[in-house]
Amino acid sequence: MFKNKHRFKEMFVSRLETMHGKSVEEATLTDCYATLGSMVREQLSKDWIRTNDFYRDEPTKQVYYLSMEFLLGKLLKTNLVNLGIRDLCEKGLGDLGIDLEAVELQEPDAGLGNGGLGRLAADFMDSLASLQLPGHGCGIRYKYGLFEQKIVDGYQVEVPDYWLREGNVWEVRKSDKAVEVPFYGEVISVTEGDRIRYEHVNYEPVLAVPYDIPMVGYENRTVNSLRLWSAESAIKDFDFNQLHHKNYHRIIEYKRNTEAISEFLYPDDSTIEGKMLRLKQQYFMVSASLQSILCRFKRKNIPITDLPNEVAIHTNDTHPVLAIPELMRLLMDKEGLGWDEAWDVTTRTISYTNHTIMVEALEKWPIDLMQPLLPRIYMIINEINERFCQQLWDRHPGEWALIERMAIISHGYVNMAHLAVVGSYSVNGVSKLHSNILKNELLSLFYKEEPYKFNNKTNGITHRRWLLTANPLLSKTITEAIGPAWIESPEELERLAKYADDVSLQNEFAQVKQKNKNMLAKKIWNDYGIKVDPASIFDVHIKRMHAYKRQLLNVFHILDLYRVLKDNPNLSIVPRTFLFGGKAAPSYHLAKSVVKLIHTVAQTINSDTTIRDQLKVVFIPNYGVTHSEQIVPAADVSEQISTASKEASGTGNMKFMMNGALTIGTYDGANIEMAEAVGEENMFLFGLRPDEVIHYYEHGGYHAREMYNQDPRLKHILDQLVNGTFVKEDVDFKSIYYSLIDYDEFFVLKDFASYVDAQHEVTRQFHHRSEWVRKCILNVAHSGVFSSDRTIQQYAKDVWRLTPVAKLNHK
Ligand code: 26V
Repeated sequence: MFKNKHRFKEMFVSRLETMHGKSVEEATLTDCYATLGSMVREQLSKDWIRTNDFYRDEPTKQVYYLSMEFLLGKLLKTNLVNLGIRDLCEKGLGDLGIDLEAVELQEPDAGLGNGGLGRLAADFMDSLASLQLPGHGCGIRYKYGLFEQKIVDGYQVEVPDYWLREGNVWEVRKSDKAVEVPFYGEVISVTEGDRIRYEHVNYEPVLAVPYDIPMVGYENRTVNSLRLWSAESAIKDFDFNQLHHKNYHRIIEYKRNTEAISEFLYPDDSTIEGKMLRLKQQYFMVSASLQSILCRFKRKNIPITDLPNEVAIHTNDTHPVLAIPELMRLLMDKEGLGWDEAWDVTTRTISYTNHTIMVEALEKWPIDLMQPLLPRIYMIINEINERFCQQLWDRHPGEWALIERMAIISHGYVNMAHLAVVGSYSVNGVSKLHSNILKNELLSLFYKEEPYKFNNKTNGITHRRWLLTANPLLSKTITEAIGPAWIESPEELERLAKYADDVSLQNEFAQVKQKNKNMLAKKIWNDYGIKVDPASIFDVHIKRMHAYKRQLLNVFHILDLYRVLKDNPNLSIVPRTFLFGGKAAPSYHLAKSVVKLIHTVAQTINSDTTIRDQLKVVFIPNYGVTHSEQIVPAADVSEQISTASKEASGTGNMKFMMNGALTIGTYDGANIEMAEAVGEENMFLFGLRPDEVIHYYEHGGYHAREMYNQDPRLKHILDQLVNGTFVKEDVDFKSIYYSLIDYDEFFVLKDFASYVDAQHEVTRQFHHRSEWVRKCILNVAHSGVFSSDRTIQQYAKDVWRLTPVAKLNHK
C-alpha cells in the first residue's frame, strides 16, 4: 500500500503528470479522480491476483451470484475505506489543496440496477469479500444504466445514463476469456452408439466479453471479482471486410442487434415489456457465466459430477433462472452426461431467491418467443416440464387441475418461478413474513411437495458502506462509546443499548444528527434552491415510485396537515420537511402521475407564505445510491409504508434504522423483524396487518368509496385532485383519483386514518427530545442483525455450504 503520506503525494503528482499532462494547479477534479482511481486499482491488483490464484489452486468451494442487476453506486470511497488508506489519502490530497470528498463525488454512479434487488446484490459482494468467502458476481455490463430522471415542469423525463463516458477505472477487460453464446438456429440429433446427442446448429453466435471489477474486502486483503459481460459481434473484423457487398446490410444489422444485448438495463420492475431483448439479455448472461464457471472448474481436473461439491450457483430472482436448462445443456451436450446425471448435478448446484410476490413481476415467457430464440433450451425446459408433470401425476393421479397449476409450461407460457423451484435445491424469501407468504400462498403447492427446499434469509445491508462510510460522524460517536469492535462484528452495536439513557451520549447523537441535517439542508439549497429548516423534522420517503409503496399515502397526510394549517392560521406545529426521491418506470403512468402530484403539492405548499415555512416538500430528482448515502444519515423519520404483505423485505428501512432514524411503517417485510429487534414501542407501526390485507384480497377488496364518503378529510383531499385546485387540466390526477375511488388495490384510503394517527404520535414524541434520541440510540443498537454480513453468513452456511478462506490474510 502507499507507504506514507509523503510517498503517496509524490506518486499522485507524478501519475497526474503522466496521465493528464497537468500539474496539480491545472488539474480538474475529474483528472484527480481518474488519477487516484488508477493508483488505487494498481494497489489492489496484487491482492486481487493473489486471491484469484488461491481460489484456483486451493480446494475451496466457490459461489457465483448470478444477477441481472448490480447497483454498485460509487466505488472509490468504499475501496479506500476497505483498503484502510482513506485517511492517508485525505491528508495527502489536503496538503496538495485537493478535497478528497469532492474527488470521490466525481465518480459516476454505476446504476446497473432498478432498486432493492440490485443494491442487495452489491451489498452481498461487499459482505462476501469482507467475510473472506469465495464468492463472485456475474452480471451484464450495461452500456447505459438505469435512466437519468430529469424533472421538467414537475414531470419525470427519462434521459439515457451513459455512465461509461469517461471510461471505468475499476474494470479490466479480459478478451482472452470471451465465450460464444448461441441464439436461434436448429437442433439436430446425432446417434452415438446407444445414445442420442443433440447438437445446436446454424445458430447466430454472440461474443460475450467479460469485464472484471474488483470487490475489495474490509482490511483483509481479499479481493473477489464481479464479472460483467459485454455483447460483441462474433465476426472478426477481417472476415467483416471480406464479406460480399450483398451481405453487408445483414452484417451491419447483426452487429447492431448483437451490441443491443448489453446496451440497456430494463427500467421496469413491474412489467415485462420489450420482451425479446430482455430474454436475450438473460440467456446471454447466464450462458456466458456458466461456460466460464465450468471452464474454471474443469481446470481442476475433477469429475464433472463433483460440481455441486465445488460450486454453488445462486440465482437472484427468476431473471437468471435459464441457468437451470443451460447447465443441463452444457452437462449433456458438451460434457456427455445423461439426463439423470445432469439433472442430479444441476439440482444440487442451483439455488434461488424470490424477491417479490407482485404478480406483474413474476416472469412468464411466451413459448412463441422462447422457442425460436433458444431452441435447445426450450427443448430442455419442455423435457423438465414433462418429467415434472409425470412425477406429479404419479403422486396425485387424476388431479389435472393441480398439475396444470404447477406446470412449468402452460397456456403458451414458461413460468420461470415454477422452473426455479423445480430445478433448484433451495428456495428462499427475503424476510420471515415474505418466506411464509411464499410457503402458504404464492408457492404453497410446491411447498407441499418439497417442504425441505424452502427457507428464509432475511435481507441485510453492508454496515461498512451505510454506516461506517456514509455517516462518519455517527461512526465516530459509536466507536467512542463502545469501541471499534462493531466494525468487524456489527452485532456489537447492541452494546450501545445500555447507554441509551446516558444524557451525554444522547447529546452526542442529537448533535451528530443535527450536523448531518445541516449538511443536507445546505446541499438542498445549493442544488435545488429550496430553503429547508434544519430544525424541522426530516421525514424521508426514498425508493422506487410504485403504487404499493404508497407515496400517495404520504402525500395525503401532507395535504391533510396543510389543510389543518390553512384552517388555523395561528397554529404552530413542529415544522416538517418531507423529502421524496424515486424513479418511476417509464411506462408506469400512474407512478409518473404521482411524481407530478408531489411536485404540484410541493409548489403549492412551499410558496404559501401563510403557513410560515412550517411545511416544506422536496423532491430529489434522479434518486440513486449516492443520494441515498447523503440523505439517510440526515433523516429523522423513515417512511416504510407499503401495503402490508407487498414489500418482500425492504432494505432502505434497515439503512435508516442503522443511522438512527425512527421508522413509521406498516407490518410488512423486514419492518416486522426490525420491530422484533428494537421493540414496537421504538417505532411507529400502523395500518392493516398482512393477514387482513390477504383476507380482503381473497374477498374482492373493500368499499373504497365508503371511506371517501365517511371521512371528510379524505373527501377533501380526493376532491382537490379533480376540482381544479392544483392545475386547470387535472388529467394526471384524475387517473389517481379513479384508481383509488374505484378499487384502491393498495388500501391507501383504508390505512389513511391509522397513518395520520401514527404521524400525530411522531410529532408528539419529537417534542420530547430526550425520549426521541433514546429511541434513535436503541434503533442503532439493535440494527446489527440487519448487516448483510449476517445474511451472507446464513447463505454461506445453510445454502451454499462455503467456508471462509482466512489463510489469505497471512500470505
Ligand atoms: C422485475 C423485472 C421484470 C422485467 C424487467 C426488469 C425487472 C427488474 C426487476 C424485477 C423484480 C424486482 C423485484 C425487487 O426488486 N424486489 C425487491 O427486492 C428487494 C431485495 O430483496 C426487497 O428488499 C424488496 O422488498 C423487493 O421489492
